[in-house]
Amino acid sequence: MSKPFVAILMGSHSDRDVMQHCQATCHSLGLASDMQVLSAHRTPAALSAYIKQATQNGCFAFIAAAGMAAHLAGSVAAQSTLPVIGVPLVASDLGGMDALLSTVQMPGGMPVACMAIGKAGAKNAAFFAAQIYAISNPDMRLRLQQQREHQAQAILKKTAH
Ligand code: RP5
Repeated sequence: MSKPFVAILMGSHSDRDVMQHCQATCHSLGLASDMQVLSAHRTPAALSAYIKQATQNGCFAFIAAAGMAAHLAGSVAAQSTLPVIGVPLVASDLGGMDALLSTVQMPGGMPVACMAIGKAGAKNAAFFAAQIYAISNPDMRLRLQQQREHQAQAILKKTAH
């Protein structure tokens, strides 16, 4: 990939159903993305190789989604100074609280921007990445404004009926 893109990483193939909402949101905004299954625990060497390769190829931010003892976002943050957006997922009887705390409680000097648990977090990760991209891209800023207007109109239209 040569144009700027956001890397969407998830810890397991079992995370795909939720994270497809992240990819779809990127697509709806015209934000290029590359989605990969890579685990902090199960494929650490492949994760490190991907971070290096993606950074060289135009990645401007990482989205990292995982459930249970969710160390993926923290592991990416430890290996890159690009922004890392974490998405905690439901994958155990703890309902995502395990992943939320694992993702959000980063030590000082090693930030992860943690979204909500599950589908809302998956979508918001894409919007947040688009907002980062929009800092230097006026077209994306306009698309984000239009998305907000469409969202508001859709709600008001339903309210009127
Ligand atoms: C995490 O463990 C993954 O992100 C997934 O949410 C969870 C369970 O993984 P599987 O056992 O379904 O592969 O690392």
